[in-house]
Amino acid sequence: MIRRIDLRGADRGSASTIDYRAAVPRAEFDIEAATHAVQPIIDAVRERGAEAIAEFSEKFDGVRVDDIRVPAAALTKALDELDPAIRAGLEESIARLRTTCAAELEQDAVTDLAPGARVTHRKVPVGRVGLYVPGGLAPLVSSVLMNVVPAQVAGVPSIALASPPQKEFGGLPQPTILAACALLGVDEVYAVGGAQAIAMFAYGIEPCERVDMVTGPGNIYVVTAKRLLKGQVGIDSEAGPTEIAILADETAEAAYVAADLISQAEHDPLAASVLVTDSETLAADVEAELDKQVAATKHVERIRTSLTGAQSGIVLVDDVDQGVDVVNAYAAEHLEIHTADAAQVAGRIRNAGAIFVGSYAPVSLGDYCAGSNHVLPTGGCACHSSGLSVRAFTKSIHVVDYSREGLAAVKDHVVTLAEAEDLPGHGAAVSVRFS
Ligand code: HSO
Ligand code: ZN
Repeated sequence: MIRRIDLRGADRGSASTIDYRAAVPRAEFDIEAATHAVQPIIDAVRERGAEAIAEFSEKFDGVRVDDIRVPAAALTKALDELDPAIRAGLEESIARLRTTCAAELEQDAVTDLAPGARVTHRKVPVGRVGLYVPGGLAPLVSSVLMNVVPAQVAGVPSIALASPPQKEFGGLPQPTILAACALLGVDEVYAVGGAQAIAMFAYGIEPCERVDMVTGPGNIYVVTAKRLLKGQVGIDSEAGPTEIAILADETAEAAYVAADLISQAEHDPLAASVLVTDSETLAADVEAELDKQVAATKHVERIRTSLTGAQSGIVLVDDVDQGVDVVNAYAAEHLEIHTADAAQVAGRIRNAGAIFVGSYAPVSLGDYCAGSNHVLPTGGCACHSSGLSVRAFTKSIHVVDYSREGLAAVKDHVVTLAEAEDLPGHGAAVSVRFS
């Protein structure tokens, strides 16, 4: 069912990363096409505020919401009614995330360059963040934790969350999402979905104050709204369909490899599952396992579509070295390594959203409970971007603290460089202090 791509015997001398990138095509994610649907929503929310939001909720979510702010009592109730096993899972996940996030906190970098010449790189949390959480059939409650915990550990003082109103819950968002908010101490929650929620955050529509940054996953309309509002508001990276790449040799367990490929294919018909291996035997065993395991899964159709799509495949390579080049070029959101010396191979990976080392670190561990973040760069963006972390919610400011003595030591250089740029006024601003 899954196609094979044979890169064996490629001329390695001339094979550039570009060649390898093209070998595994990515799913189309056409944001431009959604723009004409999303821009009018953004404009309407900016111009007509709450009234427009109410109309869009009625139109897209099929429910009239008069007060978009979720009452505190609804949050408490959702937590009280939460299945204790789910609560325990969320608590474990939160605890692990908090621990890793605390370790990520960066100190201010203070540098004394000369007497009276100090530069500090001061770390400051973003002031107010709006988190969007999609609703729908399977609301990803784990994504609430992945966004909120790093923001809280970074010290973001104000966090608001928006999620679509659900008709079956009387116009409130999904109860598990509300319960997670209660568990995390997030009490500012809005029953607003889609592009209208992003516009509400970006412009500040009563009763929601404007935010500095919007994060969180969403469908193509939400992603498009974030792109259109970027600049007006800060955004996290755009999350496209999920991807898993697995680099494996003959020592890998085919049943595990297949199960992990299936796990991410389960998200989306456009999800990508890619196995890169130098073992024909493993490739054949994984194919057999896929046939067996896919038939037994719940979301068979979605998984079949994803695995048989052009974005998925088994890539055959000559050896693990070539495999490393291929996965570095592909820059997967998630990369699993199932090779004899997985840790050593992991050390040679430069491009991946997250790396999962060995047979006992499946991506689904990272999706929920590893202590790592599951909001990761997709679509090859891992070659320049990082997953969500404390750093994403932190900005930094250079604080320049020079005395007269400190300035005197470099004043002539400033004047010379200013003259070289034909900006004598810049030089004069220094000289005036010494004349
Ligand atoms: N694998 C998804 C995250 C997720 N999985 C949430 C399950 N729930 C993108 O990293
Ligand atoms: Zn997942």
